[in-house]
Amino acid sequence: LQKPITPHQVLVAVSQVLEQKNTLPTRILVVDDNQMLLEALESVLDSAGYHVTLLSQPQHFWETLEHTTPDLLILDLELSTTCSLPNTRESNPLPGVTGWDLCQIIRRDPRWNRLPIVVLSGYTDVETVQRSFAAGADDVLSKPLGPKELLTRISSRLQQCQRWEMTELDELTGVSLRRKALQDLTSLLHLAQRQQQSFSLAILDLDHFKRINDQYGHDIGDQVLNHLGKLLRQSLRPEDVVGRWGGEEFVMGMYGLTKTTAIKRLQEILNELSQYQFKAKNGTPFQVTFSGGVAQFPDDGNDIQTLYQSADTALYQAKAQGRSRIIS
Ligand code: GH3
Ligand code: MG
Ligand code: MG
Ligand code: MG
Ligand code: MG
Repeated sequence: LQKPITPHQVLVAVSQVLEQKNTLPTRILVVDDNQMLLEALESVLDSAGYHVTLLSQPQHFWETLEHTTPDLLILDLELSTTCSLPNTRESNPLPGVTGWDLCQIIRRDPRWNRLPIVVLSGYTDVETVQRSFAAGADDVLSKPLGPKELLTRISSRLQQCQRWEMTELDELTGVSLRRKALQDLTSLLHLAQRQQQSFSLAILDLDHFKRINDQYGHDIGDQVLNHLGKLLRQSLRPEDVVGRWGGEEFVMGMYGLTKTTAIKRLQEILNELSQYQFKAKNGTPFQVTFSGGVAQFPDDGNDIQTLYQSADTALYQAKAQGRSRIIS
């Protein structure tokens, strides 16, 4: 919007943005080596209003997944056995690839381990179904498959996913709740161990937050938490985890980052927060800062608990040295 603006223009623009957000189509990625089936699925899903991406060559699976960032994945079990596993961070590519293989790789990656996966199979025996669930599928559908059943199953998966989000995300800040964050930190750390990558864990704690509450009121304190949550989410890469550990304390896991790089990133977030003008109820502007402690795998520890303790010691030092700083 260009100033000067009338209130009416603002209202119209805001409602347009909100509408866009609400009507953003649900994205579905379909992987099947049978082109005819792919096209049939596309027409059913497309007419139901989904945004569909088709993939017939599993070797391009990983890049397609990252490119389309789907909300749901439909995966054929019996894929062509002549192509090899897609290029992932995992070593040892197998000679052939099945839907099960893809399922397992996806579930090991913290960025995708929540993606709803519906598996399609020509077989309906119990073993196939069991093996699919064991590989990480959320639902198994047998071919041939009626459009009505397909759509019912898909919408039920998507609804369940929304319910998960409700139990995993902190409402006030929009970042993960502690339990979910701990799970994701653990899988990120395991991935770093397998891939011999670095991994940094940071604890952030708002400075003198009790004073903010006492001075401006609890609901203004909530606004501060909400704003910090937004800043953290904005700075998030796909391979990061951020969670609200409790009260005014946040934990971040950063895959592939050393302490030095992690501190740089956190410093940028701190700069952004400290430059932001919050407003008290009487209009008085005020600023907020946080302190941070960082620890790094493998130098400071091999498990989340040890890394957390090391980061907490650094946080304590940051507080003692005058707050509004990041220390490792
Ligand atoms: P320090 O710089 O040493 O961290 O000081 P501090 O005041 O931030 O630390 P302290 O642990 O003494 O106080 C934390 C405060 O955070 C106390 C608590 O009321 C407040 N708090 C925790 N959760 C929430 C919340 O959800 N909303 C609001 N408004 N305040 C919260
Ligand atoms: Mg097939
Ligand atoms: Mg404290
Ligand atoms: Mg604090
Ligand atoms: Mg605290």
